[in-house]
Amino acid sequence: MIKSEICEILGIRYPVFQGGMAWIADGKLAAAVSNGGGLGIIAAGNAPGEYVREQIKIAKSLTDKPVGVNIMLLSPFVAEVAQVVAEEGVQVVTTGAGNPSKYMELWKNAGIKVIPVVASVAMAKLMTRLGATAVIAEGTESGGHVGELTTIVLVPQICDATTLPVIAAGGIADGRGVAAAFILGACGVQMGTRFLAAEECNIHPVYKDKIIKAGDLCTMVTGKRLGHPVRSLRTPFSREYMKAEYSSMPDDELEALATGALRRAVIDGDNEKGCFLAGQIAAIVNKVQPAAEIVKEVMDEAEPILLRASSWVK
Ligand code: TUI
Repeated sequence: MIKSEICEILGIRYPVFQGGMAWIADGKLAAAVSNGGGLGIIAAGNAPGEYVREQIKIAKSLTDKPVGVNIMLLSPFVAEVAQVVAEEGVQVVTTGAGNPSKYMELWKNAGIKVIPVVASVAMAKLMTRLGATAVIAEGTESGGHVGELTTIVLVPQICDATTLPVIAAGGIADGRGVAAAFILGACGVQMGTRFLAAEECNIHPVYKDKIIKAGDLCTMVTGKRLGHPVRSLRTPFSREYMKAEYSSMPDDELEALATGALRRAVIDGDNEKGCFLAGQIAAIVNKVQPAAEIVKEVMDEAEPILLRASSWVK
């Protein structure tokens, strides 16, 4: 059995976080992951504070294990959501898509363990200074908002830059990825795309089917022109968006093209106009199964791989 320091710090059985996917990771999915021994994380995304409060209550009604909330720092509701998590006393807050410095004191005073996603060495150092509990080093293989560096390049550098525990994310969806993350110096992993195929994940069946069927070259990154690159499945929408990005279309029209696109994927399963966020590793996700089974399966797979690697040491 693999136990690492993050299990002790958070009181969880397996060092596996479920990524806080906007529009997708609700209280039900988070509770299922936490009940399976990982850390389930509710995504605040672009939702208002009251939605987040409701999801925290749902999760708490379904599990007595620790649950986290991911705060997407580009959200128009970020200030009120920051307050809601402090009031509701969640155990963990993760952050994405920016710099959470101005909320750190609020959350720490509420007894919350703060675990930001960092996409650079400078951000890892800053978060260490400001009293984060751990950091998530997320490579550009991931789905959704992406940084520049790959997981294999980012994780060791973040490990060198901080004394905090490092959770690896981006491109991890099975035991091989978990083992690789540990060898790079991480003490835990975060997976998003693999949990899109969880039974408890309430996305449109078309979305789940697309993940299961995705191949190696199935994703692309759009949104660089407006400064927020996002990885999603190649669809008519993403190709059209990419074309628009390289055209003379004004920024506000480009922005309007993307508005509501994630909702159209998650709720409507709209292949033409939806934006199906997914990581590159969707290619190896090929079955739907309970979230708890995913958590256990990836850790069970990692064990013999790590043992085999250590058996080569003479
Ligand atoms: O945040 C994510 N994934 C996301 S957020 C999202 S919603 C969205 N909507 C519109 C535009 C952009 C996003 C969909 N997927 N992952 C965590 C993550 N955080 N990846 C990269 C980062 C990151 C990037 C820059 C973290 C810190 C950072 O710092 C910038 C700075 O201020 O120096």
